[in-house]
Amino acid sequence: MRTIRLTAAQALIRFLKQQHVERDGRENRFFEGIWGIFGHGNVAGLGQAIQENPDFPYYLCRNEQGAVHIAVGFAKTRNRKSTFACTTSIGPGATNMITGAALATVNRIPVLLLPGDIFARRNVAPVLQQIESEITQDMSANDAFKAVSRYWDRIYRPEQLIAALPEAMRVLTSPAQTGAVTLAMPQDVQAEASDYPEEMFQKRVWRIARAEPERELVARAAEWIREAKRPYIIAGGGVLYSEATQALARFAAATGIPAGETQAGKGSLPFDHPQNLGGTGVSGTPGSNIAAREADLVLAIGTRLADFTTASKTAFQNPAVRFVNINVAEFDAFKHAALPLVADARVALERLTEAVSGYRVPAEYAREIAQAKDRWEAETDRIFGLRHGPPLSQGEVIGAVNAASRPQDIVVCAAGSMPGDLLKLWRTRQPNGYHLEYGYSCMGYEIGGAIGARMADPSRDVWVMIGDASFLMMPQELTTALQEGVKLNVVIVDNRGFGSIGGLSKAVGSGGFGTDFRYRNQQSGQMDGADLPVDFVKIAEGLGAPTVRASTYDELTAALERMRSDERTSVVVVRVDKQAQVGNYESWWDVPISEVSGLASIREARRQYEDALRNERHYEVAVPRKTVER
Ligand SMILES: Cc1ncc(C[n+]2csc(CCOP(=O)(O)OP(=O)(O)O)c2C)c(N)n1
Ligand SMILES: [Mg+2]
Repeated sequence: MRTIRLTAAQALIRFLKQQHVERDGRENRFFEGIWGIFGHGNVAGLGQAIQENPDFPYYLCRNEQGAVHIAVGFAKTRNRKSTFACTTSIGPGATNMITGAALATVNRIPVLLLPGDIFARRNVAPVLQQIESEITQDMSANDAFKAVSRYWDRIYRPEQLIAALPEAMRVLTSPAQTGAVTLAMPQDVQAEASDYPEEMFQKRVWRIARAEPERELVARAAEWIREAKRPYIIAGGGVLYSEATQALARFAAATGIPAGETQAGKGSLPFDHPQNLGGTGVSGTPGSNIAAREADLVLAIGTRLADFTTASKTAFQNPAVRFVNINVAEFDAFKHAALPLVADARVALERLTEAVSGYRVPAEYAREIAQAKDRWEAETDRIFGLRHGPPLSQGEVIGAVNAASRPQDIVVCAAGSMPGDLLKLWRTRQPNGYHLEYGYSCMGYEIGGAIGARMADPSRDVWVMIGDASFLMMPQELTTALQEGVKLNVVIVDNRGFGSIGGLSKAVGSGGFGTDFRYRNQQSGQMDGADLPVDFVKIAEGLGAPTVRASTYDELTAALERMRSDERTSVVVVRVDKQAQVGNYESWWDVPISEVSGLASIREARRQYEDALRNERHYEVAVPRKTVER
């Protein structure tokens, strides 16, 4: 065996450079480089290895969590076919990535995390930032990544990489398994040399398979569709990741079956596709939610069927409803006692399109869908056309950004009240033009995620829509965007606090308690004093981005127009009226309310809550008669 003597860190980087993926005959390298922040736990080991591999670019972020957001935004935009690695020191640098790891895993987005770790050698323990344990020496802060990673390993000996790295790649490139992969890298091991087999550093191509659905089950699913009077599609993120958007558009057009979209799946169909009813579930459109409620067959494609999609298991009220789930992950395919098509979305849709050929939804249903669609477009126009305030309403801000963006552009958002409004209102024209991190709905994802999205496709402008509280949580990656010359158009929507949770607090009878950005009032002892004087223009400018304030609709549209032509990252801060919210349409979300309280408002909210709870159904056991058992 021919070997080559390298440190563990050098072997790791050399291996990563050789990994490629292939799908549909197209091949690309899997890792575009590595993000991170150096500390004593990685500077001498991984840092040295990165330095001697200038063809594996190193990017400096401002917070390790931001690095993971950037990698996720990138991989999501690339439909999971390439990503970044992330390196950190030991201790706080490492644990800063835990939120990012969870975010990647819940959204099923591949990222490789390389936290530094305490000495394998142990003799100098406890080292700076080491958490000691009295019950074992086989534990470090990095064990906390286990719960949020799809694969986790600690490299105690340099030669363990030979076995660990292919496992890491298998998981990262598996459409069903992918998420955060964590390889904890003890500080001493990174610098230790070993004789690695040369084969380890040959080019390796990981094929992303398009799994075929079982033929018999396709036939049965087709039978179910043919029997259906009111079938309904839920398009999830899997449609985009599989690049099945055209297959879905053909299937929907051929059958007339309408589709609702989840946060990850929005953009699966262009907004004006005749069968696209828009968002589904808690933040869905009325047409979509009524179709879901009455559906006798739900075709759930590439979705986890999370509570925002199922309206906390109240979305489907037809007693005869049954589910056909298309999913690469068996785990998701079996949800809701569905007929499980464990398969790639594109292939499964092509097979189903053939199998149901000649089927059309009943004419009456088709008319209802067309009317609902028209009504929704009119409602969107109304919301976009409100000339509220100033302060403006959030809906018209979304309208202005939508109008300023080009069809190929990307909108990025993650948490707050905007995701729900965007799901309802944003008119997505091209696949991946709608980029919501709503699996973890992590405040602070936006700027990092947007950097990744823009790096993944510099031909698309990226519009970042970010709430004031989300911005305050992680504004610092703006500097990273400037450092890399990555152009973002950032819209900070300032409603002085938590519009979303404030609204929720009011809806659950708590009157918005603790959700405004206000001084503590010395008289009341509560945070109900005057507005805090946070100046978002100064913050963004201080981080290096040209920034303007817009108060009126005309100022906003002028600012957006200028942003478009600016080659740098720039920011507009727009004040909106927290009370002028977009409504909810035909849906519900389970947020439990105190069973006992001295407040009449809570007792009333609880009474309404108990009424609503009665609509929750156990789809997982309410087996619709003819389901398929394994
Ligand atoms: C990291 C994190 N912490 C807390 C939450 C809970 N949360 C969801 S929305 C929200 C408020 C967001 O405020 P802002 O960004 O200003 O948006 P707005 O609700 O005002 O639209 C909070 C605290 C979260 N999603 N993520
Ligand atoms: Mg806010």
